[in-house]
Amino acid sequence: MPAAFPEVERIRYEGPQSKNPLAFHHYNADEKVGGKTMRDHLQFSVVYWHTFRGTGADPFGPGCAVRPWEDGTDSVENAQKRARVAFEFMEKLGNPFYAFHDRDVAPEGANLAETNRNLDAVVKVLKEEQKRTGIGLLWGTANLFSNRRYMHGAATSPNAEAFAFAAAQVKKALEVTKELGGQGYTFWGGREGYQNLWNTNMKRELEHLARFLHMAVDYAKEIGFTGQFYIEPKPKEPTKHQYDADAAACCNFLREYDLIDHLKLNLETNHATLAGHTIQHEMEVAGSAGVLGSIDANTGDMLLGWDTDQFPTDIYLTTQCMYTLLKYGGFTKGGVNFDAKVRRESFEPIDLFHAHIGGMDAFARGLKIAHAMLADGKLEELLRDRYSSWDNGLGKEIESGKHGFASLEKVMLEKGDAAPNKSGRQEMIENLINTYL
Ligand code: XLS
Ligand code: NI
Ligand code: NI
Repeated sequence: MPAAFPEVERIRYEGPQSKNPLAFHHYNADEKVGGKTMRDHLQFSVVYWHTFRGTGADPFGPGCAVRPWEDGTDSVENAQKRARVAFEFMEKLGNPFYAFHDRDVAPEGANLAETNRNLDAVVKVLKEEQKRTGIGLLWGTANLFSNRRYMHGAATSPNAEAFAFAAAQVKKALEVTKELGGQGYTFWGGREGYQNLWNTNMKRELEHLARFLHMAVDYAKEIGFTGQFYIEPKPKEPTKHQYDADAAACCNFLREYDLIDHLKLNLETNHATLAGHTIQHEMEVAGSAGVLGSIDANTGDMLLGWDTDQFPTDIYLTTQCMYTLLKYGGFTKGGVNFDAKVRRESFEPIDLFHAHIGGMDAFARGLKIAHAMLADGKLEELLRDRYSSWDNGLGKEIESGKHGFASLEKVMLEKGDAAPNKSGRQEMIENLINTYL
């Protein structure tokens, strides 16, 4: 097969001074930051759906991306060829992982059996290519939202057979993920939500979703799949309200249905902003609950209210992500997964390289800055100081459960008023952060 990107060599690290746009300026895979290579800190992953299936179509016009390896047929043969192209791209880029939905890699057939055969035929190629290149699967997932059978949802559909079909689909996707040595498996709640409460039995739908996830956990155990399960919060789109609205809603759901020990969160920047939060907030919520698993790295646009899935280039944003990640101990099985797509106007194959190089460099800088902040320790010191009233005396007694309202009233009646507050020093802290950038 002729090369799909003949003009591109393996992307190399050339340092911050290089003017070569097809080189890394900050991401140097083997360089150690705090005793661990950048490769292992960041675990970069390329997504199949945007990068190899995205066409640039939008509600106002069809796709216009130039992809010479596409023959326009959606055949299994084209899917196999595309898989080889994907690996040529990733080998040249140098990302250690990728992620896909079952339907990204292989076309649906006339029925479930044929669909599964199509998938197997492409998985064979993926397996060969993984072996050839050493690139691994960060996580697999099933597309439970594109086919019309899922118009009302999958696990939360009012149609029990849609639920059953989804179960069969996830069963197969888990087997395939296991076969490819996947480090994880993600549930993003496609159409698991509602457009209208008048026609929705929310309690029943949530119970069904929990049952579905328990079935997945059970089946993983049955086949010996030891990858990490994730759920990926998103507040809206395609439905008006997605059940997995944000990190806090997901934690509550997982706890309520006894799933918290089996799933962690895969947090996406643009989903966080759609929820009215920041990714730093979402990572903090997950980190403090012990369920910070993986991130879908992208960014939205302040002026557009949907999931624009742009490549992240903002160093302040990547610093926030990496700071929070390092604070909670880094990834185990997760990674920085670029759930991002090139703009419709960036229609040439080479734009896929520019996009990923920029995202990887932005995260590499975020990593170095976050590491420097933690090594310096000034911010932690300020934080410790802010809460120092809890380290001894009355604060310590309250934290260790020695007080109730009556005893605290007694203390305050004696003192008359609380000790004066200290300044929060927000502006000073923001200035401090800028000194590391
Ligand atoms: C959609 C989600 C999706 C998941 C994988 O908004 O981000 O791409 O990451 O199903
Ligand atoms: Ni995502
Ligand atoms: Ni998204």
